[in-house]
Amino acid sequence: MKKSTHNSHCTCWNCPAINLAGKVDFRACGQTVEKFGIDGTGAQIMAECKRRPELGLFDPTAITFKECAEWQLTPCGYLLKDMRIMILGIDGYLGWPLALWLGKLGCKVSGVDNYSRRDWVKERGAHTIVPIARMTERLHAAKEVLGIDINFREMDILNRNRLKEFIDEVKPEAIVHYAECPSAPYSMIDFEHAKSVQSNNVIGTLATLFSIHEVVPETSLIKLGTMGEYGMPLTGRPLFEGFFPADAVLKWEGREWSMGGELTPRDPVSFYHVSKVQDTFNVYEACKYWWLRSYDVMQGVIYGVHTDHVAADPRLRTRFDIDECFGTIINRFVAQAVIGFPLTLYGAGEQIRGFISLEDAMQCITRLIAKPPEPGQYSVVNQMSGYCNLRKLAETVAKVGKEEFNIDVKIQRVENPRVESERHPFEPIFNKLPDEFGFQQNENLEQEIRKMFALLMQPHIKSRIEEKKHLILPRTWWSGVKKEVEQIELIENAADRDKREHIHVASTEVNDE
Ligand code: USQ
Repeated sequence: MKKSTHNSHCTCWNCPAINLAGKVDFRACGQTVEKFGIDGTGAQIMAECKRRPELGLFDPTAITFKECAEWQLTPCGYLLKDMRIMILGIDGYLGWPLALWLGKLGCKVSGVDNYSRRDWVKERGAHTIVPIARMTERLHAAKEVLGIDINFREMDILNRNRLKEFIDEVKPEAIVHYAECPSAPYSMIDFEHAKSVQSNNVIGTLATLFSIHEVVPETSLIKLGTMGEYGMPLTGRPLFEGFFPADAVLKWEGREWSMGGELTPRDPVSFYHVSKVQDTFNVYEACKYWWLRSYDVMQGVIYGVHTDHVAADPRLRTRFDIDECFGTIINRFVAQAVIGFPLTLYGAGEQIRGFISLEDAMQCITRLIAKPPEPGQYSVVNQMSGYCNLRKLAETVAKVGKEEFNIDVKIQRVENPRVESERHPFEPIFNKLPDEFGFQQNENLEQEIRKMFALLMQPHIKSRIEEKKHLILPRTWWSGVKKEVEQIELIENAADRDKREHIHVASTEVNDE
């Protein structure tokens, strides 16, 4: 199968434009598969198409996406013509580029946001170092520059009546849920912050689930989770995609059980990550009780600044945070390098994480939207394009800084304010996106780092980094202490170090190509 057509064989059974005739809840009706003969002999499941009612009732497995006139080929697979997609959290780092990305693919994009990300960052005294426009200006520029109409509604998804009304009005065929607070350190500041992160995330997701159930049960929910839900099992057990594989076995006191199909253990690493674990269970249960369809996306650490669409006009740029709460590591490192601040490596720096660029994340989400889950299906995908230890990352940033921009980058190891393993095994499994959804990494780490440098070196952005330089060193300790971390070691000539260690590291830990 060609990767671009990863969904050509899907049928109306996957399609959100389908009504299962009579809306029979097959699990609740108490009838078994044998009785209904789902294998084809006397199958009773019938469907009707909301887009093509003239077809009447038909077998939902009869028409493939390739054969259906409503599904049209795009670079990310077949997509429903004018597919209605709602993005919760459309004003954020990921939500805004996704809106433009999907709009350019011909989707009808709608979205909600209450601007809380802007407020949280402001509350910390920080700002996005890449300036971003107000939403009205963004919407105007999207229309003017890219020809995209976005149906935006300012709203808090915890206001369930408003959310439900908007969903009812738009009737989205897919919903991407990005409307969560993404910061581990922010959730560890104090009780009030832990509470606000958990209630925003957990109750927001619950409001979304109930609204989908009541208004658009056929839609697919693409929910953003995190690789951090799994933690770092010190046994070295692989981090499977949500569930144990069929041949996993539990042995205990001379007896054995199959673990196949069971959710794998979760071991979150902050109160923020705990909120994502709670979401996982809520989404999983909703799919089970109400036959909702969802992909839960365990995303690695995101980085980057570029998609062709956000780069098309300064008013279309997405935010780029570098403070301890809202900046992720690679983004922070590049900003630090640009102003000559030694890169802040926490603790030993041997922690390993999965990573994915902004642009690759957009591709993954689009491919998931294009191949909706079946009714009742809850699936987990681990979304990353590679993994690497943090020291190697810092050295890669130093190397690109030196070779391409002639910046002498230093690295500093500082006390680690977090409670996390600093040396640990790490074997993430991330096969589904490439194998089942046709995902192909578009740009490697170094190329994207180069693009970040090029943008961040612009004088107006560099001065915005300088302005907030005092917010770079972390002061939020998991222990509750509030104090700036101390330097443990200063590493000079970091770019040369990358050359010396490259072969060794590349063959053992780096898997970014
Ligand atoms: N770290 C440093 N130096 C820094 C910042 C971070 O060494 O200046 C270390 C941290 O101790 C941690 C790793 O880098 O070991 C990643 O930290 P991060 O702040 O880049 O990312 P994290 O807190 O893990 O959270 C981010 C996103 C979150 C997402 C998560 C994916 O903010 O929304 O869930 O990445 S994952 O890490 O795979 O759980």
